[in-house]
Amino acid sequence: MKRNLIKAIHAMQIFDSRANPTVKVRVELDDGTVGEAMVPSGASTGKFEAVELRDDDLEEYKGLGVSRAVDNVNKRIAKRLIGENCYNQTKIDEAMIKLDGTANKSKLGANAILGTSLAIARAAANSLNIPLYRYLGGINGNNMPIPMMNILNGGKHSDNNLSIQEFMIVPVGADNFRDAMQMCTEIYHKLKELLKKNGLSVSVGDEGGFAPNLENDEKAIEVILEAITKAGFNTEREVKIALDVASSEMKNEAEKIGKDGYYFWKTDEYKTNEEMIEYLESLSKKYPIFSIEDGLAEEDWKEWKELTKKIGRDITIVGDDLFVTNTKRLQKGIKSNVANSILIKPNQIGSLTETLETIKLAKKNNYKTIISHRSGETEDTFIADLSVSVNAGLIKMGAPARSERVAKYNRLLEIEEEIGT
Ligand code: 2PG
Ligand code: MG
Repeated sequence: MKRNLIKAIHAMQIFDSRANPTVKVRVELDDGTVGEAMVPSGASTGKFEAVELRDDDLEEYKGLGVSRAVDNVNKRIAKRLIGENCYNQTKIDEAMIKLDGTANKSKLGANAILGTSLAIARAAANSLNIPLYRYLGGINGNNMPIPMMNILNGGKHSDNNLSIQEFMIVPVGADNFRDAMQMCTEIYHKLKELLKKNGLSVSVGDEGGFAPNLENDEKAIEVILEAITKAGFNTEREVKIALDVASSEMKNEAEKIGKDGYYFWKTDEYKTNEEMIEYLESLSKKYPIFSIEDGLAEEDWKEWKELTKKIGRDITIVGDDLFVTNTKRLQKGIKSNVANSILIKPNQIGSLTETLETIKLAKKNNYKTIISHRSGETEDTFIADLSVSVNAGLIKMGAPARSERVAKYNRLLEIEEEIGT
């Protein structure tokens, strides 16, 4: 029987897809097995996320260096965890949470803790010679997720004139993951063709989706619908639209101009809270919409409840900034009938154990779970395995372009080859 004690933990500063520093952690076990993980980073981050520890030294990397987080892994975390059994993930994560001692991981950094947490899980899977999804999910983790692909970028992820952050396609009618990839990539190419034909830019935003200037946000939905149809799919049963409004950003922009509602800052349009609910409701009626994420801001619980009541029976209402992968916030949502789905981002909460607990709570209460990347990503494919292991059902990882996204889609293709459809 292998004991697999942690022998060494080493972190270093690497870079994410936006040329910003981030943390990579390498864990070595006493039998020589190695596990590694890299931490992603958001742009439209929620106020209630665990703290990503940055150096804040404006002379370097615009203050975004992670040498303090790296140092925390190499010294304090390593000292505490060396000698622990790598299979005790819960105990290990609890030990790091205790060592940090704050409610939001601000002392050691959620980036330091998560990087270590994920690297240890990888090392454990490697030591058993089984794939990561199998280690995390056992024989129960077998469902390939449906991808939600962001093929048109706006908001804080691009410099175009769209204030809604993500326009996604969801191949709800795909028979398997491979088919889903074929459908989505064909639509992606068709969209490129259409934009070009109309003299629009086909350069891409942070998540690999196109970022053209359009008349307004609805035009983005319409051009995608055209691409879906022209690619030969129907928008009733085969491919639907998903939006991430990321409206906490609109709330922040409204605050800047001294208002309380939502400010579509790129097109200079303002909506009151009530108007925003009406707008989302009208979008959901007018277009074949599968889901709306963060249609309302992270503190507008009352409005969220109202929106859920209005359209929650028909479409998937996703809380991202609202829930921040946090069981306490999700619990509050469940109690007050807010949303019916949760976006799961491991770095919002900062450890694997807590991520799994949040997924468990969501499932128990019939909230759909969507495993998600961040806009600043790395080549790490952990979330692909995670999505299968917990039978998440849905995953969002950006466009099928830019290697930090494609690596994850390719990982899912591999997994499907192994486990079957
Ligand atoms: C989101 C994410 C990922 P960011 O809002 O859902 O698409 O963006 O990582 O910038 O928070
Ligand atoms: Mg979001």
